[in-house]
Amino acid sequence: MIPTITAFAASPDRGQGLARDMRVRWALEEVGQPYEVRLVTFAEMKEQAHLALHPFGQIPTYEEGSLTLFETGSIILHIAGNHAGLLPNNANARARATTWMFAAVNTVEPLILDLATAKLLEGDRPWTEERLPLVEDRVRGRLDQLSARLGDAHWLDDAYSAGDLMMVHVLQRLKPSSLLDQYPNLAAYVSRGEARPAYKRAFDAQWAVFAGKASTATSEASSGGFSPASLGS
Ligand code: GTB
Repeated sequence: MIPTITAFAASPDRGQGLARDMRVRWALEEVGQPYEVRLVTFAEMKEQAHLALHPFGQIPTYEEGSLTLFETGSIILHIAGNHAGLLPNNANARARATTWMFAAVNTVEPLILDLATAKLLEGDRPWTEERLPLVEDRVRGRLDQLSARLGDAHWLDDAYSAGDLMMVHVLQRLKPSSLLDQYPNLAAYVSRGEARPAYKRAFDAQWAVFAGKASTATSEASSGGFSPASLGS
């Protein structure tokens, strides 16, 4: 059965792969599962039809027959559990790879999102000058730990897994800042993920949405469909 995912009709990152449908596309490409994409506008995401799929009115969603999922962690765990290629067969290695998935979304991503929020949503507040260095320090602290654990290894636990897919996508959100470049092994780790053929196919697919709909993106943004808050969590 061909699953259908949802993605932004007009992604605020202009097709740079930062929106979270990218991780699901990447996972599906890794396992060789064809998929369909339904593009949704910001307005449609808040309508009842979409809220029935995603209680928080976000993308991505995942529909496969009678199953509907939201939350990229859950979606990717589902894909990885049903196909070879994203989780090791050995039970302990599988549990460790799953641990890295949770670490990515639960322990690393919140600090990075805090930084994005501090800059994009709250950058004009009077307390930003005082707060921003604190937020950056917290991200740096976490990157110090991740960098120490990764060391010279190619992937977080031996072979590439869904844990790496998730962590690479989480770290990519730092690219607009110089923080990632301060950690050469983490920057190389992200590049290694981006060099995977499955990543490239997924990137090209989401880029094509932007490239083919550039004028729609402009009109939606100017019609008030997009606001910085739409960047989501
Ligand atoms: N925890 C959920 C998951 O992992 O699935 C988070 C889903 C989420 O945040 N979705 C965002 C969304 O739908 C899109 S990805 N936002 C709309 C809303 O909440 O109304 C977040 C995102 C958006 C844009 C960029 N960007 O342009 O750089 C980066 C990330």
